[in-house]
Amino acid sequence: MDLERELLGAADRGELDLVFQPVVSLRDEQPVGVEALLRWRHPKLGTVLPAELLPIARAVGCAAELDEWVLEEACRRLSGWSTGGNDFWLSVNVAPRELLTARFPERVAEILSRYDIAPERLVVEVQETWIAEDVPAIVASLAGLRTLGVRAGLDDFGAGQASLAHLRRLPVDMLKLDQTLVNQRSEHATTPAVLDVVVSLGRRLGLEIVAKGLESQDQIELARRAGCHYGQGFALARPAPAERTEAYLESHR
Ligand code: G
Ligand code: G
Ligand code: MN
Ligand code: NA
Repeated sequence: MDLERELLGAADRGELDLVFQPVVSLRDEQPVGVEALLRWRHPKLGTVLPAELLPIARAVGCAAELDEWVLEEACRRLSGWSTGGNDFWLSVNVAPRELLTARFPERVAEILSRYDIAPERLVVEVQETWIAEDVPAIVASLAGLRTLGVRAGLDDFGAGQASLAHLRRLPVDMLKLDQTLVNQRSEHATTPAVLDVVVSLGRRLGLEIVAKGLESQDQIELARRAGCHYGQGFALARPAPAERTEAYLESHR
């Protein structure tokens, strides 16, 4: 099957979809934002997840278009929700290559203004494990977003070797901790001391800290005690389609 060719037409055929996963405050477990996650509803294969979809998108060169589709669709959905206020954020994942396409900050500004969304409500998440050699260009793009008021987050922070070097160079506002920092059962598990040190460092730099992949009450407690501001994970709320996300947000006002 020619998945590559099929992906190129998927958006036009209405097969692309988003699910949203709430991010909650670890103080009161009230939602503070949502992360948009891409799904491909393939007519024969069922749901294709990003782990399979994104490498195909990169191979056929449509990764940037895909991320732009996600940004626009996520903003469209957000603008239709009555979410308790202007602090409520939307985060989208952006591949470094998309960040590097010309005029990325301008295109973000254009979409935000089309849906009348305050730039402060958008968080652009960049996976730190994907950041390779072109750091100066990524720095420039993130700085452009920041000038707009858009926040930038480093995703999977603490998973790669280069975390500290990235932190010194990239203008970011938020750290999304790699799941292995809280998931003590994982084969890459670290001790709570590592989590404590990473969180302390982030807090001293004035960054907002999200613990993700929280799968149990113990992990929620661990993240809270370490000083993470926010949490995300199956134990708090699962990713859900737009309609169910709206209902969830209505019931948590
Ligand atoms: O959605 P899932 O539940 O499978 O996400 C798996 C990974 O895919 C996550 O690490 C996330 O960062 C990435 N991802 C999900 N949606 C998008 C997207 O729209 N664009 C990019 N670049 N990555 C995404
Ligand atoms: O971009 P990021 O890696 O943060 O994307 C979130 C990914 O993590 C998505 O694939 C989402 O489905 C997944 N996810 C969300 N909550 C949990 C969780 O509690 N445990 C695990 N294993 N995955 C999660
Ligand atoms: Mn993410
Ligand atoms: Na990730």
